[in-house]
Amino acid sequence: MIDLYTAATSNGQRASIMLEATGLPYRAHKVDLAAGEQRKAEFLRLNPAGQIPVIVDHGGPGGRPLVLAQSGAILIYLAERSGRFLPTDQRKRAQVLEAFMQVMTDIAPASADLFYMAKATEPPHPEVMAYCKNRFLSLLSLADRRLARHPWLAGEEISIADFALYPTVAARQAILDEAEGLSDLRRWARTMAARPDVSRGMAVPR
Ligand SMILES: N[C@@H](CCC(=O)N[C@@H](CS)C(=O)NCC(=O)O)C(=O)O
Repeated sequence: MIDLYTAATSNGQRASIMLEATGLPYRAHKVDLAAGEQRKAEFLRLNPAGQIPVIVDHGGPGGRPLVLAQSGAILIYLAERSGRFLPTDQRKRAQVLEAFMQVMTDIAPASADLFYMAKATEPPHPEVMAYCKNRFLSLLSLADRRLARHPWLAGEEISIADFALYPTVAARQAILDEAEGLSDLRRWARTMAARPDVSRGMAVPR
C-alpha cells in the first residue's frame, strides 16, 4: 500500500494520475496548504521542504518503507515499481526521459513562474506577466512539435512524460484558450482528459 500526501495542484495531480494509471493500491491524504499543514512538524518529518506531493510506499525496496517527495522522482519510482510507462529498452528509455525532463525542468517551472510572479508584486507587473506567459507558450510549442510527430510526447506509447505534462496544461487552460495554434497539443490534451485514469487522478484529493 502507498500513502499519497497531496493537494489539488498540478504537482500533486502528477502523482495521483500516475498512481491511477499504474493501478498500484494507494490511499490519498489531503494536505491543506492554505491552512499551512505542510509546515507542521508531522508533515515536515515526511518532507523537510514542506511541499506536496509525498508518497510513503510501505512495501518499498527491500521490503522497507520508502518516503519520497518531488513529483518527477515519484513518477520515475512508480514507473519502475509497476514496470509501466518507462521503457527498459535503452534508446526508448532515453527518449522518454528527454521528453520527461523537458516537462519537469522547462515547462513545469515556467508554469510555476506564472504563479510566483503573479504573487511577487501587488498588482502583478504586466510586462513581467506577459514575458512569463510568452515563455510558457513557447515551451509548450516544443511539446506541440513532438506531438505533431507521434501520438504521445515521447513516441508511439504513453509514458511518464505525458503524465508529467497533463496537469500543467490543464492548470493553464485559460492561457491555452487565448493562444493560437498548438493544435496537436490540444488534440493530445483532449485524449488525456478522456482517459478514466487521468480523470480519476485529477480529482484527487477529494
Ligand atoms: N518540484 C516540486 C514542487 C512541489 C511544490 O511546489 N509543491 C507545492 C504545491 S504545488 C507546495 O507544496 N507548496 C507549499 C508551500 O510552498 O508552502 C515537485 O515537483 O514536487
